[in-house]
Amino acid sequence: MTGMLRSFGLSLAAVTLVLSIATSAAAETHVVRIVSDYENLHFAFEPPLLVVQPGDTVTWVNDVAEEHNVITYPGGYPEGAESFQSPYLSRADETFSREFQIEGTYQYHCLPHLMMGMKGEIVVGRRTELGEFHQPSRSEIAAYRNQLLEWFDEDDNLLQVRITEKRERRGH
Ligand SMILES: [Cu+2]
Repeated sequence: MTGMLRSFGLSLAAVTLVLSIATSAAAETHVVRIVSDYENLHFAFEPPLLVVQPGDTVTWVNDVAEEHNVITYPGGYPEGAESFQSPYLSRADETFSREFQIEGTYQYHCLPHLMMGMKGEIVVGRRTELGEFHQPSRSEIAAYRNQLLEWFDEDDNLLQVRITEKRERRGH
């Protein structure tokens, strides 16, 4: 009996090992370029939409020496997932990486270039339905707003409009 258990235990370990090798071999790393096109005043994430699988990693690479960051919108990721925010990348070839485990849509942007439409989307496995997005709390919105105020004027009404629109689209 002990012998049987031992060999069963061994084969389970072998299966687990094979499975974990298969899983790690399948996980991919994808690159999003952070583009600063001064001639056309075009600051962008390329590609703006990236579809990956759970377990994959996304690495953002800053093309040139220009200050950018990567930050999720307060309600721009699936409920149950985590928001994310990179440090400011200012040197050429500076990178930020994140592994995505939870399925869904992650909408992000660059804080300094928010008004220039510098934004992107990562879809992990499948798109998040409207009712499945994280509902930002008042304190989360306040924290986000404080970060915006480091870059934009307090009287900029665009900010309020944008957040209100997002909440209304989700029936709040
Ligand atoms: Cu930027």
